Amino acid sequence: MHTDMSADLWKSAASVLDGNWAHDHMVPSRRLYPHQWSWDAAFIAIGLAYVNPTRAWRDLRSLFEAQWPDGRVPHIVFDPLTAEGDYFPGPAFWDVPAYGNRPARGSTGLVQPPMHAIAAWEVYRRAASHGARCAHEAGEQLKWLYPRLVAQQEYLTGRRDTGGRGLASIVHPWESGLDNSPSWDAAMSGVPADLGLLDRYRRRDLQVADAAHRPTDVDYARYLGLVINYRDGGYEDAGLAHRHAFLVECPSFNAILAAAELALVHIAAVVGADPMIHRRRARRITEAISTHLYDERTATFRSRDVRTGTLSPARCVSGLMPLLLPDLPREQAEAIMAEAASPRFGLPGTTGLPVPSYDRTAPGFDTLRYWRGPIWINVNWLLRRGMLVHGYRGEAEDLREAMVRLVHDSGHYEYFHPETGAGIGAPMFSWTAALSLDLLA
Ligand code: 2M8
Repeated sequence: MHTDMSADLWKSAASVLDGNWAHDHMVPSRRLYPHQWSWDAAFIAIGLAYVNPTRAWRDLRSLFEAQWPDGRVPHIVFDPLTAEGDYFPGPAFWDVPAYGNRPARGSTGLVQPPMHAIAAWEVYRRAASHGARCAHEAGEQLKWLYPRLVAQQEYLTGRRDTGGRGLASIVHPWESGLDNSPSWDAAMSGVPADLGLLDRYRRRDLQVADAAHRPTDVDYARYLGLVINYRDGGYEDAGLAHRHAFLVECPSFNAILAAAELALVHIAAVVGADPMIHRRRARRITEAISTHLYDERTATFRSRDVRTGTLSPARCVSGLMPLLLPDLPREQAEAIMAEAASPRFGLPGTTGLPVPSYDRTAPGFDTLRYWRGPIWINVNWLLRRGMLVHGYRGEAEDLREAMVRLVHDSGHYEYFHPETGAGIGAPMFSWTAALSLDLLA
């Protein structure tokens, strides 16, 4: 790849991360997302590992300081220096219960995909290249994080196994990180949409972003209704199957959950804990994904609605994520590669672009609306990682080059138009910048 292009991109990525640092954490973007988000912090740490490892650890630590006693790591940790009105729904709406060592900062009661063990391991293994002081810091930080990462996994594999199949359920589309993905359409159609809620609360996102690029009002009414139901039950998970309208097993969330156990195998070995526990858990989750989320008929991974037991009809980028798992049966890894190369996703060989978030050939494919079509760098980064796990080196390199070219030409946007490559959503978006650094390194 052209070295000037790489140098330019490296510089601009590092400056986005400098600009988005907020005293002890990184914001995804200044205007649209002025707090700390959980899986963003993990992707961000992976990039900070190259330019500022101390900040990578600080960001992860700020997030885990807000971990709940039951092990859940909140999907947003609110910055007390940011006004309530700067993001909706803010801390007052979430109204999370107080607990003993509760930090000064509020949080939500939802989670996001547990990318953090993967990130912590990536930051740790790069630390030595920054010198002895960084290597020492990394060892100390890893020791602090390990029990917290284990508690996070145990919360998700224990209390969140609402279907009893050895998979974690998400209780809200926001937990997937793929908010308005068509993967949830079938399950969400049964969730009441009280549009009156939107008269009472104002959608802050529509004041700072284009409505055509965001989830709809009906989506938001459902999102709020689900939060209210979970909140009013004290964010308790017991018995959710009987009192919550949305419970879904997502192949992407669960693939990340299993990949996190594999990262914990390495971390446990460094901190003097037993790696075998994590290896066994990774294998169990992989088997559950492979058995329960794979649709033999279409040879694709789908999300499963826990309440009805049915697989979603939508073919989404989340179905490509189990490629992250080395123990996935060979024919399923091959099926993912075939799906990624098909006209539905079109690997860069055919389109010159990274894969979109949704099937290009589906009638509901929307080039602008968030997770219903646009290209996102984080899921493409995960797909490339999966390609490397399974030895698809040529495809992984093509995908890497397509991502680098796209971000270089269009900027560090939140997401990208899947036909023109134009940047959409928030500019100067942290995880796009952070993962660009990793792709260039
Ligand atoms: C988006 O989600 C938030 C809600 O959590 C929102 O729309 O306000 C998603 O893209 C999610 O994956 C991401 O973590 C978050 C912050 O970048 O924004």
